[in-house]
Amino acid sequence: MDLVKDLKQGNRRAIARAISLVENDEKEAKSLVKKIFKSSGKSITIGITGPAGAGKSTLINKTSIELNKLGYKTAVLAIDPTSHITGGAILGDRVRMTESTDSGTYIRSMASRGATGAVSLALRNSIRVLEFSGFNPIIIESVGAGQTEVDISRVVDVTIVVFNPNTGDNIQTIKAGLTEIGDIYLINKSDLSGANQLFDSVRDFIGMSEKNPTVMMTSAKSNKGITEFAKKLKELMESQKKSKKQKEEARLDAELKDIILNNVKNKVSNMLDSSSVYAKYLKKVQKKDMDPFEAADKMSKLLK
Ligand SMILES: Nc1nc2c(ncn2[C@@H]2O[C@H](COP(=O)(O)OP(=O)(O)O)[C@@H](O)[C@H]2O)c(=O)[nH]1
Ligand SMILES: [Mg+2]
Repeated sequence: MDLVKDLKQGNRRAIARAISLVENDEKEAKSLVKKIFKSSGKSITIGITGPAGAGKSTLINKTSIELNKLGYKTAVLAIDPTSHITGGAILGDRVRMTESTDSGTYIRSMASRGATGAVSLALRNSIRVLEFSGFNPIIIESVGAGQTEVDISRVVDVTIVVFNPNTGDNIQTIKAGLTEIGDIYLINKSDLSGANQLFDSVRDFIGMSEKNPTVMMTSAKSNKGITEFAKKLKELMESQKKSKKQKEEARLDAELKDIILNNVKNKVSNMLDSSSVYAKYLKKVQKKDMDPFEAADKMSKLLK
């Protein structure tokens, strides 16, 4: 079986296999990326972030149907921190998302296990696989209650922040960093009480941002505001075309540094393990004859 050829044809089993490879098998991942890298970096990536239960998956399900009607071929990567514990979230998403799958959307859950670096590595290469298979846009669902939200906005072209009146979101709990990352702020679950109030306060709060983002209301459950949201996304995707190349270049800069730093870290770690000088300092620290800062400073000076 020729994986690359099957990917090019958008074969779903090949896509699933390729994403598993980039998630789990470093050697295979490298050889695959070598084959698909050249044409990568053109599909628009949309990050949808917000607290668990905000309705992100439901929203993405409905929105991707609208996007596909507008001529797009949407793929979804859901990064799910709970999936490795219960598996329940994945199943729930799969069930909810079958509708959009029928409309041509490809959906895949990724566990956010392992080091942060490993997750972003798998994510970047999964995006490449989906892009190679003809998908545009690629939507990334991520739960975030702080730092993670900021991280996802670095990986994607367009960031959507989802709030809802259900989880007790209010202005006090909305982190300051959030005002900078969103291109659209969505108040989902507009069918619930408190939605209007939240909309007003988010708009006031977001008004301080330089980006001048849009604030919208949706009800994913009763399909309200979804067409408008999809249209707005289309607009944003069109306007991204100009800045896409620059963003891709900045991301490649970060990625290359990431990989190099990681390689260097592993190399140095191996060196230390077999170094008699390190063993000597370690003994001193273990005997409490020297503190770890001093030992590390002395050793770092030896590395040139
Ligand atoms: N009332 C209401 N419930 C919603 C809406 N959107 C999603 N939900 C429900 O909220 C729960 C969490 O939805 P889900 O999409 O899994 O949220 P996620 O964790 O952000 O992906 C589910 O029970 C959904 O049916 C909405 O617009 N209104
Ligand atoms: Mg979800």
